[in-house]
Amino acid sequence: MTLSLKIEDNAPDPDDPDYVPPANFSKGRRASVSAEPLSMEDDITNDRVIHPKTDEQRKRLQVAVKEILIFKSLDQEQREYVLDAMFEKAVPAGEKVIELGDNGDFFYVVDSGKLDCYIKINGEEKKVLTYDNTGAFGELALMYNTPRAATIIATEECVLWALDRTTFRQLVLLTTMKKRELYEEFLNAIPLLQELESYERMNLADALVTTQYKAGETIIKQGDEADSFFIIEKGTCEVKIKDTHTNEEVKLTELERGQYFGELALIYKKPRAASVIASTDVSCAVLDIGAFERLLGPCVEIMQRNVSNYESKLTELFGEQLSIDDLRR
Ligand code: 1OR
Repeated sequence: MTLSLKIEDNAPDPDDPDYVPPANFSKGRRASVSAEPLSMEDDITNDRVIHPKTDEQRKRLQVAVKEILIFKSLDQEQREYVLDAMFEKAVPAGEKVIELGDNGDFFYVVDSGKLDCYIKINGEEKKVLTYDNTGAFGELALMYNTPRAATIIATEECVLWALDRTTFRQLVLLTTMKKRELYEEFLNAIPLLQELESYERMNLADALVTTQYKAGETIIKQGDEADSFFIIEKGTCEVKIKDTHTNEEVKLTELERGQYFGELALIYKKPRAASVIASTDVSCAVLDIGAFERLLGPCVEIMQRNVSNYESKLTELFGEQLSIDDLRR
């Protein structure tokens, strides 16, 4: 198999004066990791890593990687290449899989078991999250050539899938870095997302899919079932609701770049409360419901607070006390 990939090692160099490390990074000395020669004019099959697997293992691996965001931008062929290179690793309870400050060697996907993630804040170790039978970690040191930013410890017996640094950089790095760079500035400027750590915003970038809509196109329709959340990247949209008496559509508000919609139905698990129509050609960064729930938890409270703004706008328009629920009938 020949992959038509031309990949260069364009990871940011932390010794470069213009290098801005991602926030929350371990500020430790640069690890003595020498970048592999990744200018790959040649057929990358030369160094292809293959760890043979039984059918049962392959099935388990496929389930484990299903929701791994940084694998989502791989095409079928790249995906097979990555899965072939992964190998199973059994980890006993109490083992440190990754130690803060170490050099990065592998990227890990959780098959089963629980692991805790600790970072150091003002010299003190603090648990920041738990991987519970799902998720992936260890990408940062491989992507940015930095020391490990956190310690990961198995709190029970675990099964992980490991991917070597070279294969990770050959296949995953380029697509993921491009996407993170593409969305970084945009996401950093959105007030709602200030609640997130910058690491969480990077994960959000991995999950977003840019979707285009033509002027006049209905993006969401009042009363429909909901499965996505939208942030406007380009263009403007109108939010319209049906007047419950006349059945006519009334414009509620206009939304522009950086504003979001589609959150209510996802938070309250109800049908869409309004329609959103593209007023110009529009690009939206779209998040599916699973990623919305996993990645935007810290922002839900702010979105909920906004409901009272929606309701006062409704009252202003219709001259009677209306709740969002009245719109779903
Ligand atoms: P790594 O290669 O640096 C440790 O090895 C891994 O822990 C790291 O990649 C991430 O995959 C994972 N900050 C830094 N690394 C984190 C964080 C994190 N959470 C998971 N890892 N957080 C920022 C805390 C201020 C936690 C955000 C919820």
